[in-house]
Amino acid sequence: MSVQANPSFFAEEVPKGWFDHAFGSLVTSSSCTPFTMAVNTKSVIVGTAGHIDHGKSTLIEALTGTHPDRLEEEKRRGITIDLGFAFLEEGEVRFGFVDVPGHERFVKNMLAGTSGIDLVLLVIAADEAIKPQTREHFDICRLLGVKRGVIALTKTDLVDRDTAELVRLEIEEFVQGSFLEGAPIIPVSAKTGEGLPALKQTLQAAARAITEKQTGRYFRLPIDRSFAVKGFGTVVTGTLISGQVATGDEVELLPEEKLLRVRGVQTGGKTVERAEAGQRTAVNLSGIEHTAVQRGMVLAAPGRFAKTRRIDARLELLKSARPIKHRTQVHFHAGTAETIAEVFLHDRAELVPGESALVQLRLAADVVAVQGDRFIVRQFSPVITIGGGGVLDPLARRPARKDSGRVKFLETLEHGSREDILQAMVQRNILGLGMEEIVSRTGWMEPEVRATAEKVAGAGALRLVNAEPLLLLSESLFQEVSRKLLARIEAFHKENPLQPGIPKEELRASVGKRVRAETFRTALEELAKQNKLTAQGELVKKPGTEITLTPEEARAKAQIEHAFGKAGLAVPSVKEVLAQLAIENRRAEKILQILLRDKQLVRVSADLIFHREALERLPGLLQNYKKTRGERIGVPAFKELTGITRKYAIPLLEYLDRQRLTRRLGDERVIL
Ligand SMILES: Nc1nc2c(ncn2[C@@H]2O[C@H](COP(=O)(O)OP(=O)(O)OP(=O)(O)O)[C@@H](O)[C@H]2O)c(=O)[nH]1
Ligand SMILES: [Mg+2]
Repeated sequence: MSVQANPSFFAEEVPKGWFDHAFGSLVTSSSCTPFTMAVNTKSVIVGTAGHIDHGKSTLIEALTGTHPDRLEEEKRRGITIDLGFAFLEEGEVRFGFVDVPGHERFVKNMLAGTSGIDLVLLVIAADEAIKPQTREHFDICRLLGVKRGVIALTKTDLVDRDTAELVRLEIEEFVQGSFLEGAPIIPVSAKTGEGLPALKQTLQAAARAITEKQTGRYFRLPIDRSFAVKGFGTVVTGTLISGQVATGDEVELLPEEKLLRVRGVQTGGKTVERAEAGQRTAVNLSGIEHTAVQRGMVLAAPGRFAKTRRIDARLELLKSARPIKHRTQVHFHAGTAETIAEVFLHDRAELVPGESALVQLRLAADVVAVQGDRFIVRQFSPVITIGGGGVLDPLARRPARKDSGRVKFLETLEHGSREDILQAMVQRNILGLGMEEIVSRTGWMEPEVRATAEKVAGAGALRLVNAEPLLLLSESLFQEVSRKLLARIEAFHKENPLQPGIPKEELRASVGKRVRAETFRTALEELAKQNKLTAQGELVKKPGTEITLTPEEARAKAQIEHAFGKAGLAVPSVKEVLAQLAIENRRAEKILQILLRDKQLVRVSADLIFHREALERLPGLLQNYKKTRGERIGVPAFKELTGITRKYAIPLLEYLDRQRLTRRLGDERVIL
């Protein structure tokens, strides 16, 4: 079904309330035609933050006309419990507001709404000033790396001018040294309307300053809600943090690793062909029940992201927190996901308040993360925010005491250039890294990976083992593989002087599973080019290695060949021939193998070996027979033709069948 062709998508057919639920109430039936964004329109996501009852939801309603509280219970209790959404178009900016609850019990909902916002609207009531969740929300925004914000000093109608001024000074001091230092503080009253135009203007100015959007990266949408819309099925919503999504796209639901099809897309309550990073987005999905999708899951470009349970990260502990010991359990929040994590300290026994450390977070459930993603940790009990940080290695190894390189590796991931990071990642991986593994760790685009790979490989530290599909390996590991191969070939020749070379499979097995097939192949090719080995079919040998026989062996070889040669088609048994030689049986067997390999002798059946020349006469004989006596030949006629007994005739005929010189037909053969 084409979503665009159906004007009722998500509107009239939707039971009243669904829509507010899904997209905010800007949606009207007329908004369901496909919406093309004006060229200069910019999407900006604003998240509220602040203590309970300080007027966040009221302010959003005053700004947008939409009251973001949508649950029955929220209306009854007069507090926000879960995330609410509203939209506003002002000039060239389309604001998507995410309204969060201030209640301390619902901070986890606030966390799900705050990841991905461009701008925080920190709401502080003039009559109460800074309260616990003002601090907690502010800490969370800072730890999540929110870069900009506007502060609304609300409920100014409840205080006199001097009090408002005092609170302003208090706020200025509070945000000093943070991302909000110098941020505009706008006094407003939702009751009298004072300050609202100024607040809108300030939001617009802040929006204009936002430039970085992750539109060009791979699609990723952390899901904050999933529900069903009658006639359309499953709809999920979230803040699109990177890339784009369009109707018809195939997407992957993570960590489920399920491929799904996009039936339709809406942003800001309007049906669009495509949604981009930085927009509140609703995606109509086919192929899944809405109950199978939950907050915390991620909709993503297929195959680009990976789930994980082990993350190496930089963790910052708030000054207000208690010290964290090795293996402390915490609540972990990233994107819209939350789970429990155990903290492994990499370089100390204890993390003290106000400091940061390199840690591993061992997660109780799968999440999706890439380098640079921010996260929050909260104390296990009582649940309060104690810190947060940035992901360094989303697919980390299990902590090990003997892993002395880890800290340096993580520091490179943290501070290094792209080239440094790629090099460090590849060098830490004994198997090397392929494109998918690099992309899912870093979130880089394929061309970026390729360009970086070429640069680093050019500098000599990494080996581009294969260009397509890409495989990178540390140059020193590659050299080690080459050395091992040469050593193995050398040893093989020593141990098997009568063998022409080592079979490729055996050589491959000798370097073990720690070498990928591509690495093995490239190393062989390179060594062959350098003339350090020769590969002939399935055999690899040192160049110039010829089998040298002792005079005794050479004599034996001639004897064997002679024995079979003079016998014609009535060959002696192998045992008999070998028994007559002056050398021991094991060496005689090897010489026989050489003759077979060189095709001087041919094995026709398990115990019959013929000289090449005797067999070469057969096709001629058969063709002659065909000309004079017809294409069919029975066993007696064959015996007569060749002058041999049944003991040789049957295996020889079977051999001729295999060679496709004859074809069996009942008791006879057809000469081909
Ligand atoms: N006098 C006055 N009252 C206000 C103003 N803004 C909000 N209120 C009242 O303050 C109360 C709380 O407002 P909300 O908007 O629900 O506060 P909130 O910050 O969203 O609260 P939570 O979402 O529960 O954290 C409501 O009764 C509002 O009517 C204002 O500017 N002046
Ligand atoms: Mg509210």
